[in-house]
This record gives sequence, C-alpha cells and structure tokens, in this order.
Amino acid sequence: TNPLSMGRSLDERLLQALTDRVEAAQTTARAMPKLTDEVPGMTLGDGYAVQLALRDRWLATGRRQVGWKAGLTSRAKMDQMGVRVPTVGFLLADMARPESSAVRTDDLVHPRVECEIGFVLKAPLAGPDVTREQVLEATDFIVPAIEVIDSRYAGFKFDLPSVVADNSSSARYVTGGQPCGPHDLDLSSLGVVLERNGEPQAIAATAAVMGHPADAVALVAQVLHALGEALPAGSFVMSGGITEAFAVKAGDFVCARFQSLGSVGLRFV
Ligand code: 0L1
Ligand code: MG
Repeated sequence: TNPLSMGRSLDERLLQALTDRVEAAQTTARAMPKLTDEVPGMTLGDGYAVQLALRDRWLATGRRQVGWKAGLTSRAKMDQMGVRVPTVGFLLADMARPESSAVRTDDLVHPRVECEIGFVLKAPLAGPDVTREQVLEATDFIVPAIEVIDSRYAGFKFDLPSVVADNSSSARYVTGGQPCGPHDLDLSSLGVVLERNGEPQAIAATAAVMGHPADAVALVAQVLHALGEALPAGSFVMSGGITEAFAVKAGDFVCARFQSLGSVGLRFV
C-alpha cells in the first residue's frame, strides 16, 4: 500500500456510523472489533476520512489540536503489529500529561508505551515532497517524548484502514528531558534505553525510525498534503516509536533515557 493513496469508498452515512463507533470506543475505553470486519472493502483513504471526521468532531467541542504523530515508522513497530505502512494521527492538547505525572489506566483499554523524538516547528511544512533538510530547517527544537498508545481494537488486532480510523492508537503523550536544537546533535544515531520499573526493556538508536526521525516528520507532511492538510508553525510532531511498544499497568513506572537529551518518565495508576 502506498501511504499517500487516499482513494475513498464510504458513503457519508457509513462514514458517520464508523466515526460514531470509534468515538464511542475511545470515550468509554471499550474495545471494539476491527472496522474491516464489517466493511471489508475499507481503504486507507476511508480510514483517514474517519480519523479526520473524528478530529473535526473533537475540535467542534472545543478541544485543541497541537500537532500530529507518525506511527509504525520503525521496523520493530511494524514487525510487532504486522502492518508495513507508516501512518499519521492527530494530537490534541488534552492528550498531554506533565512529565513524571501519574497517568490513569482506568480510562484506557490496554495501554502501551513507546519512546520517540518530538519536533516543535518554527516554520510551516507543507507540500508533496518535503525533505529531511526542510524538516530540520523548519524545526525550532527537538525533545524526548513517551507516547502512550491504546488501540481501541480487541487484542490490539487490526489492519491498516482500521488502525488509521482509530487515530493510529493515539492516547496520551509526555515530553521531558532537555530540548535541543535540531543541528546540535546527530539525530540519526542517538541511543535510547526504555526502562520499565527500573529494568531496561529495549535499547535502540534513532536510526531505527526510517533511518532518521526527520524523515518520519517529512512523511507526516507528505501524508497530510495528500489529505489536504499541512503542518503550521508551532506544530508538535512525534516521529514514531524507536523500539517496539511495551504493555503497562497500574503501578508501573516508565522512563526513557536518551543520549544527549536527558530522560522522560511517567507512572501509571
Ligand atoms: O504510534 C504508533 O506507532 C502507533 C501506531 C498504531 C499501531 C499500534 O497501535 O501499535
Ligand atoms: Mg507512537
């Protein structure tokens, strides 16, 4: 599948019905079967149509969008989930949690954590062929982040259109450590250790994210262009999990230690 092919097949009634279903699963933290069980012909473009319909509903209620994330950008994540195409998802301000804070688990289905590099943009990024260099030029600073993902699909079992409709499993995120200029370090080879309860769960380097995390941000810009969207200045963009994701439960403490960027942590209650 081409991550930029956005052909659509759903009529408006079915689009709204599927959006209702995703909205209910996210709001009540109840798992649902994957959407393609009912609509086997759903396309990637249909998945994004549901995601954007959901985003627009949330914005209409006063929630605020701060940016976007890339999902499934590392081989480890793709192998773990059996999906080979990177995706994007929107990030709302109220998904953020303070560093070291307690994150509730009772309003999530089956949370998992990922360590990622976050980019804060000082200039807009738009168009069909945004490059790594343009991403770095447009970046104000980068910051270490942990994403808490929570697929609303039973057993974390889904396919590409379904996971895209579920906003690429976005749930919570936290930033921390030391912000750093995009040219102050080699972003392609930063080491990271992801710890759970003080024990290393995974050790990797940022090259795992499409060779360079800025390439994942470029891909976000390209996918958004195909959807008629763009990254305005000030956007916060997460570039995707560097390692596979790990399940967490109440009582767990998670910390990601990044070379040169410090650490970011949170605990679950
Ligand atoms: O941020 C991510 O990589 C998540 C993408 C969706 C797949 C998943 O739930 O693992
Ligand atoms: Mg992620």
